[in-house]
Amino acid sequence: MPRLELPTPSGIVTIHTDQNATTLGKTGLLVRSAAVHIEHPVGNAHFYRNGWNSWSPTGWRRLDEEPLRIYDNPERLLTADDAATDDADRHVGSAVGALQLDDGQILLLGALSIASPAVGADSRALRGTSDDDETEWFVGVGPELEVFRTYADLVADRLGRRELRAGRVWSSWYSFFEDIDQERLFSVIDDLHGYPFDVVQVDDGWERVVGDWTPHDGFPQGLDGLAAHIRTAGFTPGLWVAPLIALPESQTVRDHPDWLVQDGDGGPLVAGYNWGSHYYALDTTVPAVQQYLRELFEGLVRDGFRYFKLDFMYAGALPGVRSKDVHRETAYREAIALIRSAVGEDVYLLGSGVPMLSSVGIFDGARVGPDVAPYWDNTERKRDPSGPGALNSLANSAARLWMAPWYEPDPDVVFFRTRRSLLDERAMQLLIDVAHITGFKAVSDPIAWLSDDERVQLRHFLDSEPEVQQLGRYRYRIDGRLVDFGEYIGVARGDLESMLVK
Ligand code: 9PG
Repeated sequence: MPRLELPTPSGIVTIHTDQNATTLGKTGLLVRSAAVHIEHPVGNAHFYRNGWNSWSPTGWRRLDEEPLRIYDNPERLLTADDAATDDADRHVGSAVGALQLDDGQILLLGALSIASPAVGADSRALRGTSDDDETEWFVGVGPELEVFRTYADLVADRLGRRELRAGRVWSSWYSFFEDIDQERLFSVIDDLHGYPFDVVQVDDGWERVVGDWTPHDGFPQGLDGLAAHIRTAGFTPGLWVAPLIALPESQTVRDHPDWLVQDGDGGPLVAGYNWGSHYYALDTTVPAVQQYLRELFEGLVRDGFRYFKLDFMYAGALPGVRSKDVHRETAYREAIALIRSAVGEDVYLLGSGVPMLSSVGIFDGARVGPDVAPYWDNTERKRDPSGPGALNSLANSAARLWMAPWYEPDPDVVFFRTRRSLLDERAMQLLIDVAHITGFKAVSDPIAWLSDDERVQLRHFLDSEPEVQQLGRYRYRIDGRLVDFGEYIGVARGDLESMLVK
């Protein structure tokens, strides 16, 4: 096995691969190999773990701490991370991992191709594994932000970059959840008059059932009527769809059992859990499914939608039995490329629950963390960093800013309301600051829920474009103000007592 030595401020690292490495200037090495094994001298250093999909736990942990992952909840693990590469006893994540060295430098190992690369570490080695002998890896040593930047650019050079910007989004989810109909939405949209939003995105709750993408009876004017109302009010019509999954009770599942990814035991694969049920994944290698997806999105664009939040997309990239023998993430990438071609190049696609790496170059924006919630943390869900809440959401988002060359990082919505919220001012400000550093601004508060003062703050947020400068891993200067997200992230929950809502 070829060996290569690389000097670092903390000592020599030795890289073992199946094939020879090609050097890449002074920024690092490129190698083609199914696996890479790097001996390092830094013992139980801090390790950067990247979760597989939007909601998956991401951040830095010391190697002698408990691995950053979802514990004791297999249903959640299947939905909010990659159960296939998860390991209860090891620090391991998806696509990219890094170790902290001395002098603000890091050692980063990152994959440039999509065959489910995983990167893990222990006190002796950093290890990359993948499903493909031809996986291309980048090994970089240098200042943290620079090395992440080099990695992000190498990936974008291969998988593509997108130019569309979402603008300022109003979403129905974090105020009404599934409880939406035409009357309620029309009234909320009318109240947005004069507020500088660009997009009104209707979230989950408009459809008959997940898997059957026609509106329920609460939308007498149909989807075209809904889109027309949004457009007439001066906003871009946006819609939530989870096109790669279907609930067991959906017509799609009942009519087309042959459209589902199989589990190998003769039944459909369970792709995750939500809406009080398990759900299935569509086998996007089946020609009839491809035609269904194309017609679905051509129809929605005809109805007037120009922005889609595509959710639970990871289900299209799960291990399972498909009609065609392609790698799971290749099947996924072909499916999203098909959706892109159906909607056209100038329709905005926001990915949620997307595998981060295999979505690059096709989605314009991607959620980079778990759902926010109008509370700081849910203390009953201690060992699930993918659970909804302001802390989990901002911890992930602040650790994934380096993905900005891939797509607009969406940290989820900011709250201005104090009604129906347990967030204190400090937590609300942190969410606002995360929105500023990502540049993605989304809100879900209906104007009618806001006090006069809160309306002023909302307007100010939508209008402001502060100057943002990154000073360190979690440290920023935002219009001259120093903000350190690190004070809130990655510390033991017990130390955060002062942030918990009293
Ligand atoms: C609509 C919601 C909103 C929200 C999305 C997504 O891991 N999970 O089980 C899990 C369930 C739901 C979820 C995220 C993760 O929420 O992120 O913004 O659109 O769907 O149902």
